[in-house]
Amino acid sequence: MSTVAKILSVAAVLVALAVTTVTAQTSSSSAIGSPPPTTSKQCLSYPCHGNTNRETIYERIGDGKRDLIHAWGNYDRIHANTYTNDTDQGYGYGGSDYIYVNDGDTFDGAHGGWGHDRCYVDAEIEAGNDCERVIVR
Ligand SMILES: [Ca+2]
Ligand SMILES: [Ca+2]
Ligand SMILES: [Ca+2]
Ligand SMILES: [Ca+2]
Repeated sequence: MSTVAKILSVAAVLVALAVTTVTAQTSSSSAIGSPPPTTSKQCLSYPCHGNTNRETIYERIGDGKRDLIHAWGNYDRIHANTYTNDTDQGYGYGGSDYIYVNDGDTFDGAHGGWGHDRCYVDAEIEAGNDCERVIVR
C-alpha cells in the first residue's frame, strides 16, 4: 500500500468515526425532546420503590401502616398523607419533588434529596434538611 493510500484509508476511518459520533448525539437529543409520561403507583410493600419515571406514589392502604417510599429520579409526588397513626418516610432523590406526610400524626419524615423539593408536614420536625420549602398543614 502506498503512503497516499494509507493516509486516505486513515482519513476514511476518521470520517466514519465522526459520522458515528454525530449520529449518536442526534439520537440522544431527540430522546430528551419527548418527556416521559406520568405514572401512578399504589404501594403494596414495605419498602416501596418508584422508578425513573415522573410518578405519583401512594402509601399503603389503611391506618397504622408504616411506609418507606423511595421515588428515585425525576419529578415525583409522594402521598403518605392518606392514612394516619403511622411512621412514614418519603424520599424524593433527584428532581424537584412534592412529598406529603401531613396525615394528622407527627411521626413521619419527608426527605427531598436533590432539586427544589416541597414537603407538606404536620410539624417542622417531619421535614428533612433537604426540603427547600416546608409547608405545615
Ligand atoms: Ca402509612
Ligand atoms: Ca404518618
Ligand atoms: Ca405526619
Ligand atoms: Ca428531590
